[in-house]
Amino acid sequence: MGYHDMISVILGDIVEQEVDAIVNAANNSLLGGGGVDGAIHRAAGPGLLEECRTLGGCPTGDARITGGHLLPTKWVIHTVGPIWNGGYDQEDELLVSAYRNSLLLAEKYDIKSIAFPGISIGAYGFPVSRASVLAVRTILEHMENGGSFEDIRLICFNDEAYHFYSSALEIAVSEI
Ligand code: AR6
Repeated sequence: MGYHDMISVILGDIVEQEVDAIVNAANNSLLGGGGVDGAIHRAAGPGLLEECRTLGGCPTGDARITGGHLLPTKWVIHTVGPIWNGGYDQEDELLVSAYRNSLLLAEKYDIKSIAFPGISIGAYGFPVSRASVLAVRTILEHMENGGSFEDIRLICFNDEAYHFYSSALEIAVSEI
């Protein structure tokens, strides 16, 4: 038994996860959008957008926190992943920052269970195989460095994402 038993890959909808916090793959405005961002705002109700308006946006690779409003979660952590541009714009580093800053912010709020979507792999076009390895590696590193989460879920919305995130987790755990 190790901390990697706390990490799971799930095929499902992030808005249905009963965890302390869900992570939103937002954009710099934090004022809503399509994809998982749209789904979270729809499920949380208009109070979420109202709260987001007070935040003044978020730089790529950083994270902000709000309440969960009508969601079954207490918190929503809004992060902004990079737009894929062939790997020429520090996309790897920015994706790692998005995961790392989300985890660090969650620790500050004593969040023990958290669900992530596949940040940047939808509208932002980041290759899924590459994104999955970076996501899993960043989460495992955080736990190796003393992270105190009890339940970290990687929520995949389709079979392709599920395939990549679960093999990335299996490989990363076998290398520990
Ligand atoms: N639960 C879990 N995953 C979901 C859900 C859901 N309900 N809905 C979609 N996904 P994307 P990005 C998956 O495009 O690439 C928005 O407009 C989806 O299948 O949501 O970071 C923002 O406002 C994909 O695998 O996020 C930004 O403008 C993954 O979530 C932009 O899109 C991420 O896809 C951000 O793009």
